[in-house]
Amino acid sequence: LTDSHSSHCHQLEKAGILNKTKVSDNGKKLRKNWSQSWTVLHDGILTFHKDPKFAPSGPSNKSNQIIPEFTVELRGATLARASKDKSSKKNVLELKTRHGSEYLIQYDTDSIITDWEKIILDTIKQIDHD
Ligand code: I3S
Repeated sequence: LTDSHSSHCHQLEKAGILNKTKVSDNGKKLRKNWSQSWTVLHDGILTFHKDPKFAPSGPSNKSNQIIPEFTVELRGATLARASKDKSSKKNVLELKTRHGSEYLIQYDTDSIITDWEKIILDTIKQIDHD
């Protein structure tokens, strides 16, 4: 075998619209603030972008159309289905970073959440083996 298993070889990537809220910052509980995000998984990092479409105001030009809001490093993170007491919404995932920040990720369409769940879990597993 050649050196074909470098870290970039099996990179998992995905992007789409999800609802998300941060619920804890380094162990400190935060008030929920659900909003829709353009969400990108790339290089073991999950980035939630503010979509100005859903922002209260502000000009939209090419340079500020997609603004990173949260960047979550998946190395050492855990992902599970959120228990009922975490949210009244359906299809909620709970993402905990190794630094103790927590996010809820949600979408009404089952298959969309199932796909994200799968790829995030695969990414976490894969990073652990690097
Ligand atoms: O866990 P909570 O406090 O029931 O979360 C709800 C609140 O964040 C609520 O906003 P207010 O803090 O302004 O009441 C949101 O509108 C709800 O969506 C939150 O609950 P769900 O069950 O949707 O995650």
